[in-house]
Amino acid sequence: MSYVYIDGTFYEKENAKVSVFDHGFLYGDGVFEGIRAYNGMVFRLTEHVDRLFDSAKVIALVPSVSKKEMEEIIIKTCHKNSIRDGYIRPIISRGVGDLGLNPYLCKKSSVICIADKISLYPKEDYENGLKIITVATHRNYNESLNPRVKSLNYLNNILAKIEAVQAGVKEALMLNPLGYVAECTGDNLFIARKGKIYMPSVHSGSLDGITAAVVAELARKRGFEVISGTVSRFDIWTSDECWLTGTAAEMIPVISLDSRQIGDGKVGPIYRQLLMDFRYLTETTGTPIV
Ligand code: PXG
Repeated sequence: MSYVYIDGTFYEKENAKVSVFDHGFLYGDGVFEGIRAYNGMVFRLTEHVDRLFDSAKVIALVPSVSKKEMEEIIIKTCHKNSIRDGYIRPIISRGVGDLGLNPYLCKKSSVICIADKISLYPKEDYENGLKIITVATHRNYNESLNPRVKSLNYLNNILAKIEAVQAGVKEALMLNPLGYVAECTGDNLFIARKGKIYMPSVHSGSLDGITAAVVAELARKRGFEVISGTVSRFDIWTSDECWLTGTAAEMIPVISLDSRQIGDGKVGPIYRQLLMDFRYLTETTGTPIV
């Protein structure tokens, strides 16, 4: 049996329901996180809750719980579902309102937490690497809906995903309105060239990825220079290695972009090294589920 936390109560999965008048449903008006548990511990819990509350703040959504309470809710939901390895989805929606945009007419935000299994890319994709393409759908302008907000409205990314799937590949590279690289639909991007590592900065139109921050830190510990800045498709096409990072995918290699082979077309040594470091970290650190 699986249980979902909704505003202070655990409901069996089948009975975990929210109102159709919740603005999260009506307008995608809310924020969420995707968190992993490994080996009985929640990985980077504080960072995820901080980002959740930052997203909420930017959309002027006042959570009905504190950060500390949110952390407790997440741990409790894992515990209730006997999660050791799994995927956790906390959500804060604007709450029930009427049929009109005005969020100030929603009386109280709603807090939800789901903890379940995770669906992953197949093992072959980690061994052989992904072939990806650039899609026509750009990441939103920072001034419209800042991509750093992890909002319940993922249509920008879903449209890009549709383009990728229609073209027969699994992931899409999204550019920002200036034509520089932002990120993929649910993952951040890294490249390596001549022993240095590059990633698009958070101002490039990407989510401030928690996995990306961890991987950058691991790379620096290994002595690599990691440069966060402007990345173009040219940079990716001519790189030695490329990989994506995200809570769901962890680290996944990319071997071609837009039919241009990256490096020698094989999964590279820097990726392999950092993946080992990452796996060790996820298995040995985190907030215990007790
Ligand atoms: N960019 C976007 C747009 C994302 O949604 C990332 C980058 C990677 O960020 P983190 O902090 O996870 O390293 C994300 C995260 C899912 C799923 O259900 C998606 C994410 C995380 C967990 C699950 O597809 N995306």
